[in-house]
Amino acid sequence: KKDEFQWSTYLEETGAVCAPSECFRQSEIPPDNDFKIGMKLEARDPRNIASMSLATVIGIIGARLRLRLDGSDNKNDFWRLVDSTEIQPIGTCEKQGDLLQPPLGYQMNTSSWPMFLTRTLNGCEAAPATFFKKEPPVPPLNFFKVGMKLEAIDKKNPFLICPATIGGVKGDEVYITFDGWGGIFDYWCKYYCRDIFPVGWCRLTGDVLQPPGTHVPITKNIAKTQSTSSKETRPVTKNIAKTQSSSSKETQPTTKNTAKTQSSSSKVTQQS
Ligand code: MLZ
Repeated sequence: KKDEFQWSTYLEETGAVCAPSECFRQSEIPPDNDFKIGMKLEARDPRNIASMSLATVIGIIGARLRLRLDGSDNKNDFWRLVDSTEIQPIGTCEKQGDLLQPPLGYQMNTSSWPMFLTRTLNGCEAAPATFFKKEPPVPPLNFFKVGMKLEAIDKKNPFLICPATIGGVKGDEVYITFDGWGGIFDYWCKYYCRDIFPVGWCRLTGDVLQPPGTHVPITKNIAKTQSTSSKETRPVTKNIAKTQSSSSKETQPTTKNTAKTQSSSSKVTQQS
């Protein structure tokens, strides 16, 4: 247990504050995940967002579902919260007078889709309507402030939720920076984006929170070879915490932590 990433210890070390729950478009009490593997539902096709397609629950993680579009391949799985507006019970499209569309990358001839659909739906286990939760409302304002900590989905590895810091605020957007990854995974998003969560979300939902990375940004690595100043060799997350902490001892990750982070991130890569 003591090797696991702990927000409490980390927040103490960095002297950082958490973004309060009012900032997020997430339920303060995370929704129950009642879905079971194998259940079917309708989902917006992530690669063709105008169309709804048929999906199967391939995995359950925290308040999220790992989904695969029927008739598609196994390389384009995606993750959705149980209170996402991008999923709905089977029959919703039909009720609205719409048709379920073949997924982008449908592996058979398009003309076979209606029959494929009929056969796939026949005797399938449709996820009950009560499993789909209502999406929380948009917070009235962008309450985020630079330096606040949160948990965020890594858009390049969307199964991962990672410790992050608000690196910028501009209008209704926030800059999500991933602690210890030197900026390579960072992105701007709306403050009401469904991919960002308050600190403690993973613990509450049972999702897996990744440990922070131990990478130093490239510019800082370059600086290291040209300068002996220890300030320039600090990882980016610690720089953010700099204003709150003066101890240089606190700002250097231990070798043990480095090994731990690398082994756990490579494990995740193998699983994907
Ligand atoms: N296995 C990958 C995952 C990195 C995830 C970073 N998330 C902010 C790697 O080590 O590059």
